Amino acid sequence: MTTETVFHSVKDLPSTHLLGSGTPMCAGCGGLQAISQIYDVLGSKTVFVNAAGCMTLLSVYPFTPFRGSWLYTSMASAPAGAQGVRDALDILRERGEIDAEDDLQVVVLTGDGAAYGMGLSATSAAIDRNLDFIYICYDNEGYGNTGQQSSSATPHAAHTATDTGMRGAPGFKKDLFSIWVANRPTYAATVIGTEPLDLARKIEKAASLTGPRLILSLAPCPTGWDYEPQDSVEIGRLAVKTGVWPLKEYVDGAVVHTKTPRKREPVESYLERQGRFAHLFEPRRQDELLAEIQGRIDRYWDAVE
Ligand SMILES: Cc1ncc(C[n+]2csc(CCOP(=O)(O)OP(=O)(O)O)c2C)c(N)n1
Ligand code: SF4
Ligand SMILES: [Mg+2]
Repeated sequence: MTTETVFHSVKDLPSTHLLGSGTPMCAGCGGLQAISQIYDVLGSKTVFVNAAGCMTLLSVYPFTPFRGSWLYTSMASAPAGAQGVRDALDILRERGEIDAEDDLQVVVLTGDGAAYGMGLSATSAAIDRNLDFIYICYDNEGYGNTGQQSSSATPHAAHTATDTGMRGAPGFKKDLFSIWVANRPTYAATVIGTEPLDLARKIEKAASLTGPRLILSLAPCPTGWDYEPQDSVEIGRLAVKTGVWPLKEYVDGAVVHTKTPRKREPVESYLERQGRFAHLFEPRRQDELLAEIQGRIDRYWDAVE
């Protein structure tokens, strides 16, 4: 089943589709959109090892929308949890207690606070051990679950609960994709829920491989980024069209861009839709900051093209 399929009622959904009803997720959550599509492709022969964050709220004991297995870990330890699960499955295989048919794909699921920050050391160690796992990060560019404090993924100049001045966040978003690539994993890819075909192809590719594999999804977040839920899809598309969120993959030792916005829209069209950047436009335009943000995007794409 492709992610293009239109579902008219809950009974039409594939058995692997995440049912979010009854869970305390925000309307328009871009992270949930991406994970739902990813789950459609990966299916229920999976164990999700989920670090504390918004997506842990999907599973409220004793209920979970995951048709396979799900395990909750602290923010920093999902890759270590994944190692334990993978080891246990390997032991069962060796003993002949499960066969290849019953084996499961081990999938870490974390937010950016865990992936870019607290969990990075455990992730690096897991890649060093060539752990056979998929690592999904839904990147909403802040600590969403606790009120959108800044994380290492927060973009420059954005307002967060902890960066409220006229210049917003002082740091620059960490390049997690490149950090993974520097660790020489089997596979790494960036995705977004608003590009479902690109996403589905990358998940299929990742699922066909073994070893450490990263899926890094930008996750437009109406609550943390301060916009109306119905604008989530448009904001996700603008992230790609403006070049803010490059879609790319690392495979066989090379990075390839899977979608290049030939005529990039100015970054302002993305920023002005989000309350977290409102101070760049009012009470007065901060031309210097806007030019700096645009300049960094242009330099990135100049190096690619
Ligand atoms: C070591 C540790 N510190 C703080 C917390 C509290 N906490 C739970 S979820 C969360 C935010 C996590 O941010 P992120 O990983 O980006 O996920 P999001 O909430 O944005 O989905 C925090 C700080 C925690 N669970 N563990
Ligand atoms: S805070 Fe953002 S990432 Fe978290 S559930 Fe709400 S919309 Fe999704
Ligand atoms: Mg986050």
